[in-house]
Amino acid sequence: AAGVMDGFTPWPAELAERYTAAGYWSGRLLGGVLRGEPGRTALVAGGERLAYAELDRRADRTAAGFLRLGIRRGDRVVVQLPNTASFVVVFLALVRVGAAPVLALPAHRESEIGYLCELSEARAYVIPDVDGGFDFRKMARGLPVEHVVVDGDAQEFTALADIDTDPEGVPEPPGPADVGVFLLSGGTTGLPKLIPRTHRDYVYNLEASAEVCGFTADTVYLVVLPAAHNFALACPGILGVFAAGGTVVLAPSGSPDEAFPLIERERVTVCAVVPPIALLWLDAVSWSEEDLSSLRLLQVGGAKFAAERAAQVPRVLGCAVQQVFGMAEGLLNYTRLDDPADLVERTQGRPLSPADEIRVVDGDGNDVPPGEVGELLTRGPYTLRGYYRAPAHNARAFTPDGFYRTGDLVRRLPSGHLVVEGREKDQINRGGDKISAEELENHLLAHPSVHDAAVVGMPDPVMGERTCAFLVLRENGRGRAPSLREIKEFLRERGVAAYKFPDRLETAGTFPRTAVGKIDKKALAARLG
Ligand code: J2J
Repeated sequence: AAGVMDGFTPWPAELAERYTAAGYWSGRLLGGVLRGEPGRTALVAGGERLAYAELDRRADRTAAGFLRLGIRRGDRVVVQLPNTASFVVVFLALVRVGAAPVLALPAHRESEIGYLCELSEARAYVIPDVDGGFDFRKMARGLPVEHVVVDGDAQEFTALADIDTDPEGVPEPPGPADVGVFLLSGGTTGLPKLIPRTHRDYVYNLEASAEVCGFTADTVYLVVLPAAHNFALACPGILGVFAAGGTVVLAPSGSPDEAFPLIERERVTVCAVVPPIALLWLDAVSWSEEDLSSLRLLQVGGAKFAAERAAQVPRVLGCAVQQVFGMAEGLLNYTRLDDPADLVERTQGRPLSPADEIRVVDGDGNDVPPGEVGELLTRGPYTLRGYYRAPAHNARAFTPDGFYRTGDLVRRLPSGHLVVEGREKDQINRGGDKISAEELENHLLAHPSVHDAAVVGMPDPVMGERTCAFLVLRENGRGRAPSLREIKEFLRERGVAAYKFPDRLETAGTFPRTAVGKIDKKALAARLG
């Protein structure tokens, strides 16, 4: 499987042996996660209700379809589907073939998708026809891929329903050390990065998570975040539910109008949300009429969840809360179901695996004294050793001995629990959506009125942060200032995902600089009263 593995940084052989010997890495494959009773409901989506046997059969038929298209083990396929049964079927089909899905978010547009197709040299691109009022076929027309597969009205492309075919024999399965799936990094650089996850590390990720979170065949898990996001997919997520034999219910969004009726109707027991959704739900129970009494656990992660809000969850929603501090790069921290309330409310959890190695370091890379704030470095059996095809970036993002520099500032308690205290990376965390400042700045610099641009986060009571773009205008700062609306329209035309659009625009005569001449973003942020 040359294509999928070149540009992939493996674990050193002695560590791989240790992870295997200790049982963290099994030989199990992502395509084999459907472990529920054949007649039990695996998936509820829209009007559809699929038993395990039926989902298994559909995944095999779609896998046969991809094989007939010429998609092979080692190929990459960009998948951009909303929360529908097709997402699950296509994901399972591709990992069974051994072609790695590159999981794009539904919000991504030409700018992101074009780059992902190029970087991964994708053979195919899988989309809905229209979703959220956006015609994905239009976007697909300009892209450098051989096959576009459309869920719905395919027009000149290939319909997903048409590739469905009787399996002919059993395809050669991928190996557990193969890259099984590519996740998108939140990003801190000008261009998005891809995170290769092998079958064995991702299977461990989802199985160990399912165990820590107490998932069983009785689990009914509601998906409200994009299914393509690591949290909803495998922490324990959709795949963790399947491994435990439970039921996955897909919702189009976290809006109480859509989620609450599903919780009542399907007797949902657990759901994973980002803080803004948790806040919305805490508020909405007072006026909603649905019965949410089946809920046992609300997982909250992706951005910091305030202790006071976490404390409200059991009182207001009648279920336990679990804080999750995770990253698509690997390391997952969970508060445990039997942790005392104080730790559940005030920390972002402790590492999932006994084999997760944690360091908290100062600016010189030395360990800080216990309990003090520093940058979190990590290495372990499900944390990447390098981004895909990104050697220059990898030299900075990893220590020479293979620790991933998370860019997160944390404090470690004697119990091992971590408290997230801030961030060192140049990224905005907008309610769990990650925006690379440099990527957005590069787009803004392309605007004819803009001489220089700097993007900073501004505190927001609901989103945690929102995005402010500072602009220095051309003509020595005297040029005409574009309005926020014009800038958004400009970014839309460039094909940038809407969640990256700035919420506020400020102009500056010049930018304050640090001693080494970099833009002083702290000083800029301080200007925002
Ligand atoms: C503060 N910051 C957090 C938290 C993530 C589960 C949950 C989340 C993600 C995720 C994920 C945070 N408090 N509780 O993949 O499986 C910030 C950190 C981190 C970055 C990773 C999962 N939980 N963060 O959010 O790849 O800055 O993954 O490094 O999108 O989100 O972002 P992402």
